[in-house]
Amino acid sequence: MATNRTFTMLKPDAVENGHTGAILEKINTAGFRIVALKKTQMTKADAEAFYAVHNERPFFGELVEFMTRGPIVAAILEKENAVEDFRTLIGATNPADAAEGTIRKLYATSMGENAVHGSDSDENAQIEGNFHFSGREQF
Ligand code: RTP
Ligand code: MG
Repeated sequence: MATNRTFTMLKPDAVENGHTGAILEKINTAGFRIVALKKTQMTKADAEAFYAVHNERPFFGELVEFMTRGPIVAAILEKENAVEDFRTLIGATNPADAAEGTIRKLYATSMGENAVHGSDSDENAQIEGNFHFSGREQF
C-alpha cells in the first residue's frame, strides 16, 4: 500500500484539557510520521473557510465558535493508508459511538467537542494541510 498523508487538528477542547501530549503519543505509537506540526488559533474567517463544506448545516455556527475559542494543534501526518487508518484511530464523530481505545472515546466530551479532526479523503488531506502549512513547513 502507498504511503500517503492526512491532516489533523487537536481541537480547542483537547488542548484546553491538557491532552495534547497524550494524543500526540497515541499518533506516534500508531506509526504516523509527523511531517508538520504547530500550535495556532484559527480566526472566524479561517474556520468558516476550513469548514465551508458544512456551511448549510445547523451546527455550522456552533462549530465555528468552538474551533476559534482557543488554540489548536495542527499537523500533517504520513503513513501507509494514512487517511483511513487515522479515522480508525480517532473513532466515530460522536464519542458515544466511538470504539474503545480510540482518541475520541478517550478524550472527546461530545459530538461537537470531539477532540480531533481527521481528513476524509486524500484530496481533502492535501487541501487542509496546505491551508495550515506552507511548503517550507512540510518535511
Ligand atoms: P472532523 O471533520 O472534525 O474530523 O469530523 P467528522 O468527519 O467525524 O465529522 P463531520 O461530519 O465532518 O463534522 C465536522 C465536525 O462538526 C462537528 N459536528 N457537530 N452537533 C452536531 O450535530 C455536529 N455534527 C458535527 C464535530 O466537531 C465534527 O467533528
Ligand atoms: Mg469531517
